[in-house]
Amino acid sequence: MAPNGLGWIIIDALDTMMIMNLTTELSHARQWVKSSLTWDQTQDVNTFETTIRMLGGLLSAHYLQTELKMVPLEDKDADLYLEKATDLGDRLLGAYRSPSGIPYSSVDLKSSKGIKSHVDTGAASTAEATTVQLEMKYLSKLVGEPEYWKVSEKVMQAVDSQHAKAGLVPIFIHPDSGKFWGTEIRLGSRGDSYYEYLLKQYLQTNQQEKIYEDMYVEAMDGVKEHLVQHSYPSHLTYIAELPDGVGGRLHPKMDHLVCFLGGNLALGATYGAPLEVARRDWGGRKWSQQQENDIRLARELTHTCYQMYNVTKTGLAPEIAYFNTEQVTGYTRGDTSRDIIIKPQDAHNLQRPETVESLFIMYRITGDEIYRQWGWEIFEAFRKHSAVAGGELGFSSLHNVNEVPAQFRDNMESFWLAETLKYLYLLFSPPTLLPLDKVVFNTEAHPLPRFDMGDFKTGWTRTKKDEPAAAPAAKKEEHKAQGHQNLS
Ligand code: DMJ
Repeated sequence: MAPNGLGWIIIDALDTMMIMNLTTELSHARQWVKSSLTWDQTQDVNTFETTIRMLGGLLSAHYLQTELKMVPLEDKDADLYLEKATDLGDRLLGAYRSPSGIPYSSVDLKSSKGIKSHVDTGAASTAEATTVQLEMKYLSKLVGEPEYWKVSEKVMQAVDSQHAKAGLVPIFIHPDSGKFWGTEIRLGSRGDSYYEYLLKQYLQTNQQEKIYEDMYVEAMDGVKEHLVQHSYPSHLTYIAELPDGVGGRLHPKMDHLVCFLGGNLALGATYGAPLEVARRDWGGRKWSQQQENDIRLARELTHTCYQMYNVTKTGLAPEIAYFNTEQVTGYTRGDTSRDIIIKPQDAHNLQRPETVESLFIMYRITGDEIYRQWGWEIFEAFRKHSAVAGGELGFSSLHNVNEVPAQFRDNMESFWLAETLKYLYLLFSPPTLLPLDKVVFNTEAHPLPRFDMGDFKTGWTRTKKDEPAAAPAAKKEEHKAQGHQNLS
């Protein structure tokens, strides 16, 4: 990538090192950020990945260091991470200068120029466009500059104004027209974190932005009505895909990425409080049958995701699983190896975090020891099959989860350190470490604070289908002056 490197692994892992008290490694990393990291490089980067991993990583490191005082300051440079984050945030702003406000898929760091995707007719992934808000809003809150907040929030308005049926969004959207492209709906790749950030935006601003709760509830109702399915013979609950949109045929395929949903549903039910507390109408949260149902669905999905590990020879999950939709005879419920079908092209393991993320959230919320037990099994499977030279040389993605000994892919994603290991560590930590009702984890597992909105406002309201979006005239002039088009 960039000639001077961008430190993906280093920055993505900063807060993990802080949480695990790895002081020597952290001190090396901080030194690198201080003396070698520069964003001033001619390099196109993915807008979403850079936001969630780099901006999120720096902001979280700043939060843990300065607000939570998790690490003593080594030098007087208290704002090092924030300064680097602000510089990066400024450069990312260029991605949002599209006619619709939907960010372009990439951005050149030096010129801050947005770059349209070279494939998919130039469309951006819906999840990518809608998974930048927590980071941009927190940056605005920290530096008191509303621009990051405004541009990222504008994306939500643009997406919502498309009035997706049942709150289920197609997985592509065009930055030029602001229109969805194609009919495919899924909670896996390109769809997943749209749903995650609906809830988390609501939590981030201390439940002050009702609009995101509305959108989240509508989407989850859509998921329950159109996507929740059960397999044979064990009745595993899974989330199917809709290649032709709502009302079309169901495809019994589930990416490992979908496994974030169990934890997310539980978080949406209790807002992060333990179940027993939430059931007593905690903190203004009204408890009803809907929350009870969400917890049940969360448990079922998390169980299915665990089974995606449990049925393979390595004990590690494939990237994608298919589910058996036909009745089978001679097999008893519980023999999940008949329910889950793994195709050779989907049998790799990328050390993804979503299942252990859900295990962590489910454990914190329900207190059920089964989630620790499953987490430990998964941790041991990673140690057994993914460790290179016993872990001395890192941990590797695998070619095939049903092959023992497993073949390494010679690749370690930064989310292995940022997310998978962090969530496993937190699963076995006391609940006072990053309490789930006080922080909100971005989609790359970077903890950020919840805060009151103060002077910041939700700059839009939802419209009914065919009703034009209302924008005050003064706002239109302001946008024109900034060189944006069509932003109303
Ligand atoms: C991470 O970058 C994030 O969790 C993202 O939301 C999905 N993909 C990877 C992990 O699987």
